[in-house]
Amino acid sequence: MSTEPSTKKARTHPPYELLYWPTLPGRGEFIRLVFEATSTSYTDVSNESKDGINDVLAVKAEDSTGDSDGNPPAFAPPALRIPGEGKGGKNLLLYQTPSILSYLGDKLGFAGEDEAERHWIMSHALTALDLNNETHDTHHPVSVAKYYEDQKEPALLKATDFREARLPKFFGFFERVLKGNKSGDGKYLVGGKLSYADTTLWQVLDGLLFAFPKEMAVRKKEFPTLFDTFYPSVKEQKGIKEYLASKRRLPYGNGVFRHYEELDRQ
Ligand SMILES: N[C@@H](CCC(=O)N[C@@H](CS)C(=O)NCC(=O)O)C(=O)O
Repeated sequence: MSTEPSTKKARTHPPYELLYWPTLPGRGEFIRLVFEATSTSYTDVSNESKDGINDVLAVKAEDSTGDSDGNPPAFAPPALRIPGEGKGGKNLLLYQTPSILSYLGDKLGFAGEDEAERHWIMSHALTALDLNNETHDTHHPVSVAKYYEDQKEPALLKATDFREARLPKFFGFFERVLKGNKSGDGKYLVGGKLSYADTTLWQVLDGLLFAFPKEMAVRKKEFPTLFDTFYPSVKEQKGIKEYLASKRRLPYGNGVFRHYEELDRQ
């Protein structure tokens, strides 16, 4: 699979390598969207090479104390490897989605226009990632290591609270942020241009539309700036639109965003 965006910038950056589980969007998608929206080429290691999964497994190996370039081990994917950008010109390895977003946001001009915007963007991205984590907990409320089928009853309780209390709280918050950002016209969370806060929130909304179609059909009407202006606008942004139509955009699978009929609004 090629990950060369159609409108690739001249190479002014290192050959970024995304290390994430193959075949599903997952948390890797927050990183992919940054590359795609900024027309930055990258390698999606596990999706592009047969043995790429071994690289993912190696950085998170539970007996690892770090790699030969002096990087610490990663707790869990996604991770980003940046050849030549580490200490002493070695490879740099970063992990944790927000840490990677922040690094790339600064390098690729996708993190606002000044220091205040830079921090607001991080705050909003973290809030969207909190919503992502809470979505995960609707189907795995007891244990990440156990099957959904082994925690169906608590999942039902968790999902009900999530739909009834948490979704409107998060959506109401982002609706207010969009309305309050006068230079964003409902299209951007911060300032007058797209940032990784926007792509991160967009991905969570898109996943929720897949996971909870009935609930979202109702909620959409309650938050018009979020769903009638912001969501479709991000989808049409240069780089994102082409990406979503490409084979690089992977279908939702057994990741955070799963559709279980019984967890949706009845
Ligand atoms: N907060 C971390 C969470 C990382 C995470 O949970 N990664 C998942 C895949 S999306 C995983 O493989 N977890 C394995 C584990 O936690 O043992 C981040 O955002 O990067």
